[in-house]
Amino acid sequence: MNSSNQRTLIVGDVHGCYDEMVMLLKKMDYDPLKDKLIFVGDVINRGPKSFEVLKFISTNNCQAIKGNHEVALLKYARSGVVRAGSSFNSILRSMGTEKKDWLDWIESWPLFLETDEFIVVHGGLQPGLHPRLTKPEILTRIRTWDGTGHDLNNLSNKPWDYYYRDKKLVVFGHWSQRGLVVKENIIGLDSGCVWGGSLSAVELPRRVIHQVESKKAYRSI
Ligand SMILES: [Mn+2]
Repeated sequence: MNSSNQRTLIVGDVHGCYDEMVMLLKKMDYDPLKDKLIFVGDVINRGPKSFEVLKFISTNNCQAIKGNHEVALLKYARSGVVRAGSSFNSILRSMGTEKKDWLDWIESWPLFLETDEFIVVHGGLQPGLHPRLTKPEILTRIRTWDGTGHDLNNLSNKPWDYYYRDKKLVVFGHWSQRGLVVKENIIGLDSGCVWGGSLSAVELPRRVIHQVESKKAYRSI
């Protein structure tokens, strides 16, 4: 295989929308033997089929990074912190006696991926700081930047990417209300599938966006 022909497919926030994920992969003609497949985090919770998504990721030679919902699941499973409206209990029940292995595996997911061509991170980057030096909470949750990292979601502040001036492409998710974002050096992929929007992916290096409509709104805002 000529590696220069290899596609990298990066998929936005699946949130348990397994059916739409399968439709999107089919639409992209995904070939596990040729394509590199990456999930931008928040593959679980809110939607109907989180465990099916986890099973798919675990058996298809692809890679996921942690989103805030994976971090929250791990926290919940280990400390019993209740999160209203989450499907964590049913996800953990689905894991059955292999729960520890599933959780250890999710724990092993990185908080970001970096190649020569791109960075993948769930929320975004702290301005001026390499992601390996950045707090996990910021990487998984940032939407806006307040200059300190205390308030990561304040619409009176500018989006984190306003401050991002590097050439390297950053692909992120986490911000469904902002929707699909395509700029020279950033691509935001959360187009709100679980809320009745669409599931989006970017195909690199061509930078083609692929989308499927959500079958229904699994949650209402
Ligand atoms: Mn998120």
